[in-house]
Amino acid sequence: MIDIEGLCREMRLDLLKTGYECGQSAHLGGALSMIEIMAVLFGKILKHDAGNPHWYDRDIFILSKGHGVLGYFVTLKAFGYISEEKLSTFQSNGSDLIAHPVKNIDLGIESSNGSLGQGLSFGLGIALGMKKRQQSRKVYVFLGDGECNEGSVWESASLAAETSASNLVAIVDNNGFRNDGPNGTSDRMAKVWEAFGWRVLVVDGHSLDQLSTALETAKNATGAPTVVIANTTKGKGISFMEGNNDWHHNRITQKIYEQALSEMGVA
Ligand SMILES: Cc1ncc(C[n+]2csc(CCOP(=O)(O)OP(=O)(O)O)c2C)c(N)n1
Repeated sequence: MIDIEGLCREMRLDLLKTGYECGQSAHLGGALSMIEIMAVLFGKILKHDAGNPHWYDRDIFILSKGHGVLGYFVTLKAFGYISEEKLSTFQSNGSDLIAHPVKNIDLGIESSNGSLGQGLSFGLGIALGMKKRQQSRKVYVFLGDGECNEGSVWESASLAAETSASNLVAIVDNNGFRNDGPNGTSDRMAKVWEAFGWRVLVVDGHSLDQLSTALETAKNATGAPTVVIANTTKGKGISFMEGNNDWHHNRITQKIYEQALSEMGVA
């Protein structure tokens, strides 16, 4: 059995190390809020094989909030797609691992993202293709609550309900912030998705049990598409980053790195 809790800790430590060692600002708060969701998704839900990333029957994961890429890269390392050495090239010249995902299936990256609001329509297209071929595969699209202010999200949400794309699962990292402050829509997120005809599951996005149950339900759903609204804390795990949007995009200095490590019980 996979130790998901242990993996979450490893992923957070990798995220801080990579953010510090790149020597530049990176999107940190919205990457830290993703960790438990990503660990449960890759550890328990997704059909995937790091040894064979092109496996035809795999599920597809799309990080629509592409700026959360550090949360994605540490997941790819934790699940064997990329090495520690590769991760250490983050945001350096010539690296495959830049500030947003660039499609590279060898590395487990299924789509290029960064311009918010595009992942759900991309995922819906793939899901409808799978449906037409009567495949049992699923598409999981990971969005931010700020990203849900993009009108294009709702164009695809509407079409997904109309086409009964039950093989499409959206996950909203509902941390209550966007880049420039609090996000006014996060408290009525569930109602909006419901109004668009989706099955809505609301969970604590840091509870491994609640995430497992909801994502398992979403995986087995029929009829309508499902959205898991995961209520999270931006900057989760590091006290001075939690709920502090200065850490949306910022640089980890040596002093900050040492403070963060000491909070995590690393000398
Ligand atoms: C189309 C588009 N507009 C603006 C941006 C700049 N931008 C980057 S992150 C961000 C905020 C996104 O908020 P949210 O989705 O809630 O992300 P989180 O708070 O989880 O990091 C914005 C507006 C972008 N990447 N794409």
